[in-house]
Amino acid sequence: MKGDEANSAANPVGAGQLGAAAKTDVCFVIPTYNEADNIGPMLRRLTELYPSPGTAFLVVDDGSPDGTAATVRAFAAADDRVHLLEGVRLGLGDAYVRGITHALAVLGAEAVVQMDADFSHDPADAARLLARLAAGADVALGSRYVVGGGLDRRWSLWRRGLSRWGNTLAHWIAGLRQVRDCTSGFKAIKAAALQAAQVGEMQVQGYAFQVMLLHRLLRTGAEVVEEPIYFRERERGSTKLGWRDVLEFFLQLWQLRMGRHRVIVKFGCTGLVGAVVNLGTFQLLLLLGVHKFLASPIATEISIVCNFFINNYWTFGGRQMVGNKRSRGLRYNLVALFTLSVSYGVFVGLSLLFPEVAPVLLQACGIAPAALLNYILHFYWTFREKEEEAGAPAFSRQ
Ligand SMILES: Nc1nc2c(ncn2[C@@H]2O[C@H](COP(=O)(O)OP(=O)(O)OP(=O)(O)O)[C@@H](O)[C@H]2O)c(=O)[nH]1
Ligand SMILES: [Mg+2]
Repeated sequence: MKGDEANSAANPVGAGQLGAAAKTDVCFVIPTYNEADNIGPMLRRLTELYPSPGTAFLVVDDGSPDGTAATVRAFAAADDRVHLLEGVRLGLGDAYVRGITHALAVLGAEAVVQMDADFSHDPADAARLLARLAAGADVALGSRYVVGGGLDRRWSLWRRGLSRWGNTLAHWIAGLRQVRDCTSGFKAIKAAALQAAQVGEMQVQGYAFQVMLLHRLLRTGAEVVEEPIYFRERERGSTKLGWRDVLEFFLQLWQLRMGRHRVIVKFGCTGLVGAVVNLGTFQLLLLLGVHKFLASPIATEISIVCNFFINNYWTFGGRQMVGNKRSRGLRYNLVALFTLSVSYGVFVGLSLLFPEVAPVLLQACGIAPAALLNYILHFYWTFREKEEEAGAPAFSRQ
């Protein structure tokens, strides 16, 4: 590809669109550990392909003993678009979190390209990824598993299996079914999407970063597109993928899975608190001499108000929810009115049918169906997540 073509693609959001203070249109973030044989040719190729002064190249090196950093320093001395960020080696994910944070906060990047230093990702392909951002996507992912994409035959059976299984598990355990190549480490991402996904907060050390980042981007509503790429086996240097990374990958997937169930557990706890408040208030009102047919709705209403605050700030507190607190309060009360009439109807019906049974037991019978209705309506309507509002997932495939 000619430098000019790549150069025009390297301005995906248009100059100044995200504010005049931004200094960099695109920042390539390249983590390295012992890539002395690759980083020189890689920086040479990248700087030739993308000559725009608005393009930066940030190498994140974690004290490579083979002298990778010295090569980068030599390039940085000759070209002020080349930057080196050094740190302590904690893993690929940690290096990316630091690198992307630096690209956004210090270099003012409007878009980031993340890629390996070992030529497995063809530097020329970044132009196609950036062109997809320019066309409107928030994330353009270099994909080996869409039509037109591919994988070097020299990649070992073990690595192929790991990649395939990693993707299958990411689809089924973490629920990332919309994306074919969830473990890809070649992506162009708009700064706004990275900021919304709060990449700086990520707690991930190794290769699990790729799936975790994708999960965050999708969750925060980013439009993700897959662009076919051919993934080459590295010619020089050796892999840094270790057993620790594989283990962390599986643990993180399960954590994502549990995260989806955590809301249900929290909602159950809130329901339990609500039931205690409801029955306690009901019993208290009876002791104060209030008639049971009046005590029942009062107790239910008090528990509904109490549960609203717990649900809003705790159970669904981590969600990016539809509407503001006032509209949520309105939806909550409509659901509450409906479930209140269900529980009250059950209570009155049972009281008339079984007048000899202790009222507090009948009140408890009314709570059960109301709790189930409550959960379904609040989960899918009152505290609905923003991305669900948009209908189909924000995603398209080449
Ligand atoms: N800064 C930093 N870079 C890392 C670390 N681990 C891996 N890298 C870099 O991340 C990129 C991807 O690592 P690779 O070892 O190539 O992983 P891979 O592509 O899955 O494995 P290969 O089959 O060897 O290509 C390379 O540029 C590595 O040098 C790390 O702990 N810190
Ligand atoms: Mg590699």
